[in-house]
Amino acid sequence: MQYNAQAIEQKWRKRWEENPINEDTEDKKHYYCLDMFPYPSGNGLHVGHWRGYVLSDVWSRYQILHGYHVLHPMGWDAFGLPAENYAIQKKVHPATATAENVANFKRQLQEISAVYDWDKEINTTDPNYYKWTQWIFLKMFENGLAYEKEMPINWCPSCKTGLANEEVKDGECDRCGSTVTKKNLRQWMLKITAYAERLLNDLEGLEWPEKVKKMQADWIGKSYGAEIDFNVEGMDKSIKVFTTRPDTLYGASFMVLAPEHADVLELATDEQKAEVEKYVFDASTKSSVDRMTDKEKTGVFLGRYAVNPLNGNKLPIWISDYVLADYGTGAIMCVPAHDERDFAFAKKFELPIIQVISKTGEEETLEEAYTEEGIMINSGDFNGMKSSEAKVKIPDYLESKNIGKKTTNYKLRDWVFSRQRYWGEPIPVVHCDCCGVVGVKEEDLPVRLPDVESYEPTGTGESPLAGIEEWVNTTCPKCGGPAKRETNTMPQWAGSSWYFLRYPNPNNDKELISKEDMKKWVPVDMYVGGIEHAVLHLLYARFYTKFLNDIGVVDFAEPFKRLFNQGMVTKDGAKMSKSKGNVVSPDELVEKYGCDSLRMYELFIGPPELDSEWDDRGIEGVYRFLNKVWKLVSENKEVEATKEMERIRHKMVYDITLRMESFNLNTVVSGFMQYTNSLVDLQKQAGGIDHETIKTLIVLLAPFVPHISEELWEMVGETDSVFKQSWPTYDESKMVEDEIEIAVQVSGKMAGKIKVGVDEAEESVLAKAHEVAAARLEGKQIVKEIYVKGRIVNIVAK
Ligand code: ANZ
Ligand code: ZN
Repeated sequence: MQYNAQAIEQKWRKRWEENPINEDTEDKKHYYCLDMFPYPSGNGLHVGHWRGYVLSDVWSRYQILHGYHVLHPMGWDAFGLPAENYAIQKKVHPATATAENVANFKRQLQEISAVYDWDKEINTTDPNYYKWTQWIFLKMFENGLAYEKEMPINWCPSCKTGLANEEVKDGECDRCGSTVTKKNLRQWMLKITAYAERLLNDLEGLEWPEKVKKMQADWIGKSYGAEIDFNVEGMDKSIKVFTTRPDTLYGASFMVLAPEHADVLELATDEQKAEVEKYVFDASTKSSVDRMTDKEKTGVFLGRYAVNPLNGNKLPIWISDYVLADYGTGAIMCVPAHDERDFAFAKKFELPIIQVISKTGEEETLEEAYTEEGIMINSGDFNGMKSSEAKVKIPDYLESKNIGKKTTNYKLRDWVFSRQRYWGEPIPVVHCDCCGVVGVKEEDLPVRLPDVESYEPTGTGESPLAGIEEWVNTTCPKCGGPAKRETNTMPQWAGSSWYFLRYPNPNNDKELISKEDMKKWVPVDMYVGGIEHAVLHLLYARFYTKFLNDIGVVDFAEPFKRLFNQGMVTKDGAKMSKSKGNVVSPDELVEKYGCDSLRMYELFIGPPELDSEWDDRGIEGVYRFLNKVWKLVSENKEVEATKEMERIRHKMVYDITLRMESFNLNTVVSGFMQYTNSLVDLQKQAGGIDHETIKTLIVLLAPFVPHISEELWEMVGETDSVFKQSWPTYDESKMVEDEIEIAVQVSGKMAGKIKVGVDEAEESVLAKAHEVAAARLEGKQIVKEIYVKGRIVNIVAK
């Protein structure tokens, strides 16, 4: 009988539908294995997407075999710009396009045969879902964590919307690649900074890749330093700076303020005012990334001086766009001898360079900024001290004199949370002339997205919703007077920041999650997804969870206990993507080789955490392997287990289990291949394989290739599903090979005896032989070595 993948797969998909393999029973433990849910684009899935989904499914099935009831849900992150842009182009409602895409994604995902809980499916654009996205916003608003602010924000001129810092990569819009500019707009902000310290500290307890934890820590960007006040000469005024290098204070030779600093115009002298105003205007049109990275320094002198509080030096005050308004205090003391940017600025504008730290303790001519630690010089009472010591002593001194204080600073900014677009959750507040901003009443949620004629962004900074008067005009929940609805919508991240809490009870209309489901399922045990979400989604989800913890919705502070980032699938060296035209669709491969082969190849392709190159021939190899397994089992004549069969069985369980536990899934597959080969050899030698060993192989294979495993399981006479079995166990004492004693000869003469395993590798046998023959071999050169397996070692030496 031939292996017929298509027939088998159809048969078992139907069986599983009738008899689910992942069911809750009283005695079962619970395990939550979550995929990052997809954005249902119009492009469909390619084999690159499959990698993560197969991986999490193998893991889920592995947990099922460990006796868990596994929650393995799937849903759709369906709000956002692509659907809206598509709607504008094709003149179809985003909801219509989304529904079509979801149907196609779902069909494709069903081909993976993952054990998804389709009855728990969620969709972020479903009003019953976004009711709770809005509810969380209301709670944040009530708790002072959502607030309005007029501020210059990142603006994508092509998407015509504001963007969060996290959505700007190298100065470009993360979605469309256009250069991001600044625009002054009224924004809704979320105070994620209130959680900076906890977001940083709690990283420690997470079983996440170190790389991701580091990316989050860097993004939060905590730095220790000091705030120091500099008096302005001839004015009753001081300027506060933030520095991480208080040890360099004696080397400050000028100051620079951000062009947006509140005191700039007041400080500028009359002669300088016109030039200053022009510079301030020019800077406002530049993106912050350009400002940080522009090689050529620019700036204008304000005409005024500050005084170094330690040595009384006069420091000219400048403005320059390399100083950012929203970091630290927006003003810096400049130490060109020890900071590269200050060095470049000093060279350009011929400002003094004072060295205060040196390697040797001697002053040198500096060709560039010296940024290392060293010995203090030109620093009054601190001379001769190590700079690391001065870093502590100088702030202490400043505090004692009341001219500065030690502080910490975070790079993390509050989250710009409003979008001027249609296809998102309406922000559930109204603006009332009498009462100001008022939250919508909880019982009036959800605030439904109304139908509009045109989705086109207005470009004025107002969302298309602003044009729908009957929707915008409403009454104030507080005073009943006329009020207008907020017309901004939420960013795409809103729905995905808490979705993992909704899966256990997607239809619960009383609460976001019931206490019972919360206790049973969350936090998530294993989260699988791409590393591209290291700072965006994963940071937001942690923030939301901490907030929901604070208001008592959940009783934990971290959403994802364990995280696994799968590598990308590449082809011809490039990431697989529709835009690169190098996409391999799973549909044809499933048709040709079956789902099991594709599943197994997805994991065989390389270490799961690394990027791996796709090769169509590789799946052919896996397909041949499954045929070999099929032949091994279907043509087997059961025999009594020999010692060697037992040994192989225990060794196989041991190897596969260890590799599973350490997530080396590609080596699990090569292990299957290696052990199947051994079993095929044994089958030839012994005329067959014992029942237990064959059954064990099938159970081990089941998470990877569920259909063929079920079929073979049935073939060997079992009536229950293979997934009702327990993951096999091993006995280490049964894994040792039988040993025999063999002779070692040197040039035909007996040199001693050694003990070797029957199947011990030649290399290791020869090493043992060298040991016993060491005396005989001394001073000689080995010409040739022969190992006759299981019998004798002969070393020819002269
Ligand atoms: C004096 C100094 C001397 C500095 C020296 C550095 C080296 P991180 O580590 O990123 O926190 N700085 C402070 N506020 C700034 C702003 N708004 N825009 C641009 N630069 C700013 O960096 C802190 C350092 O960056 C501060 O320490 C300050 O320069 C600069 F040898 O002060 B330093
Ligand atoms: Zn009112």
